[in-house]
Amino acid sequence: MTIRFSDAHVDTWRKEGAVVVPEFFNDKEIKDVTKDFEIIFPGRIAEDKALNKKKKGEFGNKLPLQLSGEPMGKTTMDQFKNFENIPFDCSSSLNLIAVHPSLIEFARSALKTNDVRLYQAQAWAKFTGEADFDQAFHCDFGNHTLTVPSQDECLNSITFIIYFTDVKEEHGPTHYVNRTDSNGFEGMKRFLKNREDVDHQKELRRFERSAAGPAGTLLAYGIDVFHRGTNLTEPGGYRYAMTSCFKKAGNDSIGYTSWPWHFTKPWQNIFENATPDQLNCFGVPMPGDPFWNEETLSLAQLRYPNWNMSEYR
Ligand SMILES: O=C(O)CCC(=O)C(=O)O
Ligand SMILES: [Fe+2]
Repeated sequence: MTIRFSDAHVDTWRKEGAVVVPEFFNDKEIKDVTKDFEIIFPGRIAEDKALNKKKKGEFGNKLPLQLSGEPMGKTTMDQFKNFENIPFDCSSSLNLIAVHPSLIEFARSALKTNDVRLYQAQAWAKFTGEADFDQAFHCDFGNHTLTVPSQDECLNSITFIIYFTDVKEEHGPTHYVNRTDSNGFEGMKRFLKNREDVDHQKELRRFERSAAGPAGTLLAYGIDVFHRGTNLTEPGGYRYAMTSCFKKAGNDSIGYTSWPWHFTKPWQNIFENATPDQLNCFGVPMPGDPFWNEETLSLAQLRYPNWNMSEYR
């Protein structure tokens, strides 16, 4: 396996909570995944003009918050119109990209364990004019844990956002703030006290970095890191991205997706193409695990008739 990241990337993630790795995925992977995006989000309905709800004052009856003249963005449901959980009705390329061996390796190294679980994986297409994608700075811990982030990053998790199209500023790259910058002004306390603290948002803006990069770029960040989605302004522009979140196995304080809850989805696309290591990320016991005996092997084979179970027997 070719190494796609360095110790320095993992060290930066550990220290700053975020790191961008350009060219993590190669041209063939990008091409195949892009083809799958066109299948699950057909039609590429991008407009010539960006939608700017902030200017139009369309954020309900509450006035949008002013940020040095420019109103502040907001997370809204219409940003998630083309947002889908795995498994997908398409090839194994998109179905398995969230558990690519190099992502698993990155997660293992970051979380300092061999035993990792995938707990979120979504394909997300954004199109110019479909929504105003500008968000305010926020941390993701709100829907990844019921409490607050641990001070030990290994007890939290690692989120990857991967771009499969070229993402320049006009294609809505994720913006983020390094932990050492946001810690300086007690960011987490202020965020918990008031999510819409304009002064806090202004301070975060001073340290804002962009994850913009060519197709294949990976952004890795933590649930305690301030970041925000930005708007797509390129006429006819679009951004294809995949999210992939890992936690240490057995960490019950972190969660988001319960895979069996999505049982009506085409799991055979994953079972028929994944390695035991990849399936283990979804909680499928590894070959040799006491779970596997004659009975469970034959019943599992009935559930997934085309799953090659030779390594489990
Ligand atoms: O799409 C992005 O770039 C980031 C979106 C985000 O941070 C969120 O919706 O929580
Ligand atoms: Fe977020």
